[in-house]
Amino acid sequence: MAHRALLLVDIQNDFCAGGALAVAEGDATVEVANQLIKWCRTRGEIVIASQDWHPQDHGSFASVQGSEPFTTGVLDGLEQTWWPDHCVQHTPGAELHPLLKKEAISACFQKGENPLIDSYSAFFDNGHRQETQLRTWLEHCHVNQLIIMGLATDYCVKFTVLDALKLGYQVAVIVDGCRGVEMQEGDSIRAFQDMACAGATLYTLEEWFELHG
Ligand code: VGL
Ligand code: ZN
Repeated sequence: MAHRALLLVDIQNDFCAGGALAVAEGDATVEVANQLIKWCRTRGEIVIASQDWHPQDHGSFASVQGSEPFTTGVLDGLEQTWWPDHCVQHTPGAELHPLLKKEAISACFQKGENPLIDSYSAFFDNGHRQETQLRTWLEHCHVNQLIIMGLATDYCVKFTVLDALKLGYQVAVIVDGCRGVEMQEGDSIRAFQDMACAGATLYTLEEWFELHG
């Protein structure tokens, strides 16, 4: 018996219009998420979310490093992009988007709390040193298939999908439910290619509904 969960990645105010690290058309993911949430609810399937959740002195912040946002450096031995301050714990920017049907979300997994290392994936930090509660939770619920969408395609969605595949989950990515930072033009397309090469199946929302009723 297949147990499926919808994982909504970082659909937070700071990645949407007016946010500190706004992604172009980030808000457009909310409607896609809400349609999938509805689909999951009618089937009794689980909906979960991840949330970028940084202390205010997080090491990925350009302000902490005295660098310009969107330049790169090294954090704890790993190449790191310096980001504008974003998703600071307990601030409005870190909250899930107000129009997202949050009542349906059974669990929310926070990441990026350790100031010394960034965490794009909802499963592990970027050095794969520490793990969130996500895998344990999914195992407890016997979930073996994930539908993944959210923000940002070329960072947190990509690394969440790649880790999920490495952990043995069957992964469907809803492409129109994702938007990317696009530091370089084409980053989102390349991210989708990387996910597909690693074994993810890509669907538009329409294709997903056509195939799954
Ligand atoms: C993200 C950059 C920095 C994301 C999080 O959610 O994709 N991107 N922190
Ligand atoms: Zn972050």
